[in-house]
Amino acid sequence: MSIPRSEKIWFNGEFVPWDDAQVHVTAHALHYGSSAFEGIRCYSTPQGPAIFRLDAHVDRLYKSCKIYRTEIPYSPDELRQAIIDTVRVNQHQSCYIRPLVFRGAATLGLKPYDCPVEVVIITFEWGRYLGPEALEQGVDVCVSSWARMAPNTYPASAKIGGHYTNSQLIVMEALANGYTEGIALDVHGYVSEGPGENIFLVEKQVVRTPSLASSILGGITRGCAMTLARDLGYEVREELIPREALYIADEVFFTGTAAEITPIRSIDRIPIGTGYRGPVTERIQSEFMGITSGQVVDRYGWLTPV
Ligand code: PPE
Repeated sequence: MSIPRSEKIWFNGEFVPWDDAQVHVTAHALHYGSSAFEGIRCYSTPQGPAIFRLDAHVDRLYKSCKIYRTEIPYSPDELRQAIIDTVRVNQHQSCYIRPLVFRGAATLGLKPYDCPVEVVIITFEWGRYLGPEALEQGVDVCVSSWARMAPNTYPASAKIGGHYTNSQLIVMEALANGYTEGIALDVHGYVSEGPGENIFLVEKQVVRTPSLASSILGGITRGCAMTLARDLGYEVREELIPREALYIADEVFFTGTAAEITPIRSIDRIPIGTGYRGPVTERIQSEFMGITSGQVVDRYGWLTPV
């Protein structure tokens, strides 16, 4: 499905028509994956459109760039405002927001420093990431034969374009074998995450998720799910999780900006729990959706009105 185009894209400080947001084929990022990005959702609420966890996403973008010695030529305040303005200009009620920082065209060769740091903000309507029924029915996934990156290879907590070649291998393998999504293990064989989602297990009343040491992206939705789970009275643990724990968990779910909170109903064709969204997943998901839809009080200050 092609991207539903919006009218304008924010491109290095100016709004340009969708079709005019072009780069040259020698752009450094195209050859070497030298880009950092974010995925943010803006939700429709009774008080109007509201951006979810804007500060946390902008903060992570700067950190991804810092790790890769890339200086963004705008302040975080300017970027936050530009994101709000882009949603407003395109008159979205709800949308997905993709800020992207990339090394543009100037020189080729690995040394990136002579290539300009360019920034774009793209917005578009994006529905259910893993299919329309996924949030209730759950998805069928597999454990991938591809592992996440070893810790001293690519820094997993930086959200960098080039890192997503690994994610693409996981997704393509899963689809080729008839699954909706894959789960990657880390280099030691412990559970890491999905190609674009973090993962949680529920066993009895304990909610477990791999720690940052298992080559995961420190997901913002993951943080929300941990907060909501604790508030609902569950014990939450970040820990090493062996692969087999997936099959015998009562419930397993993915979290992510695009995936939101998506139950997993089977892994490698083994049904998880009842083979349907479990009660703990449902409670966390319902709190999450209550807040994002503006139906439940935003008690953590997660929403920024547009
Ligand atoms: N792990 C990975 C590897 C990842 O890409 C994401 C987000 C997450 C975890 C969850 O992070 P957060 O969104 O902060 O809760 N993946 C983004 C891109 C997905 C895509 O297909 O593109 C997203 O969900 O926006």
